Order: sequence, then C-alpha cells, then structure tokens
Amino acid sequence: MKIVRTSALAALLCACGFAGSAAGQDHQHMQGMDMGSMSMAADGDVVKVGDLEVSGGFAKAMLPGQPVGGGFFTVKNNGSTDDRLVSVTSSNAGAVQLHEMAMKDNVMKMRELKDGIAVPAGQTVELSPGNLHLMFQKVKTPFKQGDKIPVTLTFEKAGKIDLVLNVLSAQGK
Ligand SMILES: [Cu+2]
Repeated sequence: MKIVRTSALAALLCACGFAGSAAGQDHQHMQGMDMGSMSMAADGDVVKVGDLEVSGGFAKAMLPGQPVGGGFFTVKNNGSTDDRLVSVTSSNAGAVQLHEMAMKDNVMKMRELKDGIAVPAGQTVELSPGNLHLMFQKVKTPFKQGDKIPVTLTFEKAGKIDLVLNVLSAQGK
C-alpha cells in the first residue's frame, strides 16, 4: 500500500470504530490511540542480543471484539553496524505486522512496513503510540491490562530476541 493512496487510507480511518468488529482486518485500534501525548512505556525488562538492547516493551489493552492490537518497545543499537527489524511473531496473534503512522494533511495515516524497521548503528529507535508500532492481527483473546504478551523479534544481523510486552490500559498508560 503506497502512501499516495490517500483516499483509500482515509476511508480506512473513517471506517474504523470499535463497534464494527465484523471486518477482521480493520485497524480499529486507532481510535484507542492517544495521538496527543507521548505516554511513557512501563519499565519492561531490558533484553540484549549482540549489539542490540530492547527495552520498555508494552502493548495496549484491547476492547472485546477489537481484532487488532498495538505493541511498542525501544531498540538501541550500541554497535557500529546497521541492523533492521525484519519480522515479529507472537503465540497470541495469527500475525504481527510492522506499521508506521504519520500525519499527512492533518490526517493520521498508517501503512505496513514490508521492508521492516531500520535500526542504524549507534541509534535508538522507539516504537510508540502514534508512530512506529507492532500491529497484532488475528488476536484470539483480546489483550487485557496485566496480561503479558510474548513476542519474538527477528533482526537481520542480531538474530532473534524474545521479549515480553506488558499490557497496559487501552490508552497505553
Ligand atoms: Cu497499525
């Protein structure tokens, strides 16, 4: 999905609502996203593999019937080699996509990042509400506050990292 397809994306945004749970692939989590404030992630465990350090993992609670959920964490690359998050899996979801959200013409839009998320050498990349995020698809049991969601992150160079996301409220706090 290219970013130029603004009309289709805008329609998607308009169509999203917690009541419309029939469409399994709708991005209904968006209404739960608090775009205005950058909420702090809970203090999750810090997991290291190779030069990478992953911390602050959390997910948002989902309302009943909401088919997709959002997940967030911070990756720090302490090395001198660029790396890339290429895929994510979770036993709690049929699929996990990497998404990006950005404000375009005063409308928040999102798209899947099929090439993954770059984690350049010496830099820190934050997945946070309203920005980069994990999108859990085909979630069997909606995440509820206090749950722990295991995920496996696969990086191009560093390999796999197992992480646990603490489920916070639907507002991500
Ligand atoms: Cu998304």
